[in-house]
Formats: sequence, structure tokens, C-alpha cells
Amino acid sequence: MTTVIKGGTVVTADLTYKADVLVDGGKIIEIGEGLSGDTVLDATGCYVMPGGIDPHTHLEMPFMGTYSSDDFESGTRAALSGGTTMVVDFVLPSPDQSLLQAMDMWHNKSGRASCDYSYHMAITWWGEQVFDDMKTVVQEKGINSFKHFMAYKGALMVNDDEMYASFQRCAELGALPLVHAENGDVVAELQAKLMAAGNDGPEAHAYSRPPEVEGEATNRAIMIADMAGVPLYVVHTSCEEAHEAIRRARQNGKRVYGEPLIQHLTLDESEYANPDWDHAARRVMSPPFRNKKHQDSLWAGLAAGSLQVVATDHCAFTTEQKRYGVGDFTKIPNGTGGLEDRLPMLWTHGVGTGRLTPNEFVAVTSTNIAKILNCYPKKGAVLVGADADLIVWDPEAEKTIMASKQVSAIDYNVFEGKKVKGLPRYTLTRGFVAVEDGTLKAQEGHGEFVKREPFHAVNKALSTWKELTAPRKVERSGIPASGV
Ligand code: DUC
Ligand code: ZN
Ligand code: ZN
Ligand code: ZN
Repeated sequence: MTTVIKGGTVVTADLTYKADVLVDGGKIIEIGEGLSGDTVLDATGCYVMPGGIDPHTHLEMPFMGTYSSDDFESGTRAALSGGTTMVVDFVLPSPDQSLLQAMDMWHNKSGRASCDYSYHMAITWWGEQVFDDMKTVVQEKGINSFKHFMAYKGALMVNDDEMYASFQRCAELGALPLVHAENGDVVAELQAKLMAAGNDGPEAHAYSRPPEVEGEATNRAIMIADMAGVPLYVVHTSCEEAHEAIRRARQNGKRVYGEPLIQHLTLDESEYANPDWDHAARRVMSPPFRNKKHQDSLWAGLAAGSLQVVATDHCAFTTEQKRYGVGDFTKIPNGTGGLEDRLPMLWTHGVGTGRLTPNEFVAVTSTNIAKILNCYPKKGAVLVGADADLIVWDPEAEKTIMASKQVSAIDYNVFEGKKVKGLPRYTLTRGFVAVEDGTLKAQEGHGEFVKREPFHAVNKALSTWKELTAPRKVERSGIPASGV
């Protein structure tokens, strides 16, 4: 059975043209004019684009004494409803747990996914077993990216020696290291100071994680990656200090990528000044929301290409879970939702305002990350042979975001009340129509794991630093006698 998307305008990262798209067996089999098929999807007045790829989700993740509340079932349904057809979730091994065991746990959860998914592996501890497992993960398990938390001291944080060792291992294996870049030692100090002074509310969360801690850690990670001779992907880049470090590195020929979140682009720090405790706590995530200066920097980076990807860090907690932190802001589970709103919000605030072109929209929501993570053109493309992960995007469709109408399993939405213009009329996941005329018809278990191959040597960073292979010892005579 073939499906034809008829009468629309195909928009890719670099082209805009009128064409029909014919789908069969989950793949795009023909693109051209006057095509016919068994099922016809009317794309009149719409853009036909690659489905969104969200490279940063935490579904059903054990974190801060609880589990994030969207799992692979509700999370991927939420994704599809908003035009996202693939998520990349983080496998999070507990201390001393083997990477392979943690990965199996994730595979047990992800069987319920209704869209395709892939994994990043987190390096949460370091030892010979991790070193060995990394090879299996890359060479046999289809995971080519490793996440490092520079924050969450005493829990997920890795130190510089561990990070350097892991980055070198990534370089050897053709894998891409990712960093959550915040200086965890300084954050811990600031948290203790704020709590001691009686600042225990959610606003203190933002005070404990200023742009400087992110800028410092981003710089440090870039330098360490350079010395390891490996590219670097910086997740949730939220401020000018971090963006500046990435921009400078790229200008110097280093292969460094930055990923702003839709939340940081559209919500600001004033949210934490809301007198309603729940309102502020629901918006606690790391890094926190910033001011307009930082938002402008991120938007400029997307337009200029110094930042390449817009993600969500979707990590949804209910109000009840957020209240674990009443009286101690450091215990508020960090995280916000966004999976179903990323595309409509970015279209509205990016394309709708002229800050992004439709082609740039496709680049930063889909194509760029497919290339960075080595799954292009299976994903992120409108090309013959590519997976039919497609959205038929109606630029005139409007709605007001409301928690009462969302797919996500939590009881609020950080974008509550925001009007969006631009919504999927159809969402196709490998040819299956999961959103039809705006109505969600996702199929639990339809999603498949996307294996990603290691990178070729050509992707090695253009390192500015060369380790001396044979450091020369200076021979001296007349060495003074030792001792005091
Ligand atoms: N930040 C969050 O807000 N939640 C999950 C993990 C993270 O780094
Ligand atoms: Zn068929
Ligand atoms: Zn993070
Ligand atoms: Zn995250």
C-alpha cells in the first residue's frame, strides 16, 4: 500500500520546491509532480518537511529521588503530536553499573515507543569496565555518543581526569562526547551558601547556577576535547558565555556543536520571581532560564550557524514531584517538558518573527542533528530511500498551549497560554500516519531503535594541541645533591 502526500511544498534544509512525495514500506520511494498512491494525504497550503528529531530527552529516568513522569509511551506520543518523529534518550548507568546492563534496562522501557528512538550513553563513573564497555557499545550496540555531566556533584558528575580519559576513548572509537557544562563544584558551594542564608525557594536555583558556571565549564570541556583530539557536543547551551566559547572554538577550526533548548529561547528568568511557589518550581531546570541578552545571543547563534540544534531536554515532573523541594530548592527535581511544543514554538517565535527561514527551521530541528549523530540521510531528509518520517506542516493552523489538552503525562505546561501558529496536519513515522488532520493516532510499539555507526577518522577534531609523542629529557651535569 502506497501513500502519497499531494499538493504541498517540500522544504528541506537547503531547498524549497513544489512536489508530491510517495511513500511505501516505510520509506520515501519517489518525489515529483503528479504522483498517485493508494492513500492520498492532502498537503495543499502546507510544507512537507522531515519530521523533527529531538536529540535530548529523559524518559522514565531515575533522577533526584524519583522518575521523570513521561515514559517512552507518553513521551513519544507527545513527540508525534507536535511533529517530532525521533527522540534520542540518555541511558544513565547507576554507579558501578555496567553500561551494557543499563542499556538493556533502557531497551526494556523503550519497546512501548510509538516513534523511532536512539540512545546516548552517559558516563556516570569511570573504571576499566566502563573503558571496555565503551568499545562494545560503539562497535556492536549502535551508540556513538557519550554524555558527561560536569555538574550534579556527588551523583552524576565526572571529574576532569575522568572526562579526559573518556574523551580520549571516544577519539579512539570514533564516538562523539557530549557535555552538560556547568561547574558542579561551584554550583554546590553556591547552593550551600544560599541555603545557609535562608534562600530556600525556587528562585535560588537560578542564583546557584549563573551563566559564569556554564561559561567556565563549556570552555574547559572544549579545551579538554581539543587535547583529546575529539569533536564535542555541548547540550543545553543557555547563555552568551557558553555560546561565545563555542563560537570561538569553531572559528579556530575546532569541531564543537551547541544545542539551545526551546525553553531557553522563549522563557526567561522572570519565571522564577513568580510569587506562586509551584509556578516557579515547575520551571526549575538546569541550566535555568536566563535574561533577554542571553536569549538574543542564542537566536543569533542559530541564524549564524554557530549553534546548530534546538532540543528540549524533556524531563517532565509532576507538581507533586516538584514539591519534594519545598523548604530546600536543591531537592526540586530538575527538568521541564517541551517535546510536543518544540516545533510549534520554534516555528512561531523563529519563522513567524523572521528570525529563522523555513529551511533554517528544518536544519536546526532535524537535518543538522541527523548529520551530527550520523543517522543522515536515513533520518532528517526528504530524499528517495530515506525513512518516511515526515510532517505536513500547516503554517496557518493555530492553537493555544494548554496542559488540559496536552499528551504529556504531567499536570501543567511551562508554555501554558502561549499561542502558536504552525502545526502538523499530518505526522508520518516510517510511513505510518500518526497524526491525521491534527488528530493523534500513534501506535504503541511502532517505534524502532535507530543504530548509529561510529564516525570515520575524518571527523576527528582539527586539534590545535599536539601531544609530544617523545618528550625529550634534558641531560644535565653538575646536578646538586638532594636533601634540605
Ligand atoms: N537538567 C535538567 O533540568 N533535567 C535533567 C538533567 C539536566 O541536566
Ligand atoms: Zn505497500
Ligand atoms: Zn543536562
Ligand atoms: Zn538533559
